[in-house]
Amino acid sequence: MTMTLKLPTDNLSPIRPVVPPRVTAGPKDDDGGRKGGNDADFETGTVTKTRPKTKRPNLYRVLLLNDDYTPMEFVVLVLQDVFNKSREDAMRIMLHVHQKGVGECGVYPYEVAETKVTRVMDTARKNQHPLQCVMEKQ
Ligand code: TYC
Repeated sequence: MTMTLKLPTDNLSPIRPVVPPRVTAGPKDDDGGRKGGNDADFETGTVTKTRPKTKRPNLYRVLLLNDDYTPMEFVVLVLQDVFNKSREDAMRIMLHVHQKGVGECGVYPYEVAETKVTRVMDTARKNQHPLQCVMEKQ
């Protein structure tokens, strides 16, 4: 025996797509929807994850370069004043630069690094020392 199944074609069809039930517990997002996905996703059952856009700042290393003329004490004072180093850390960094030729004074966002380089170069020039300070993208 053959049976013919007739599907209704009007909009009032009792056959409905299966929609997951709305979540009624848990934190709400700003527009009253649930956190962790789009509101539309609730209607379609699509699983998405909202990833908050977090931009980490571009960081720059500020480096001191060695030379034969700038007094060690001047370099130590610069490291203390401009880079807020303790006397001990300033001595350690100065000696590292003296022995290796280059050394890191700190890592900062672009504008902070730029300001520190300018302060070092200005104070070196005013005191007629050839001390060089540069920055490089990390
Ligand atoms: N080499 C220098 C001297 O012997 C000292 C010095 C250290 C200079 C570090 C610059 O970045 C520097 N007087």
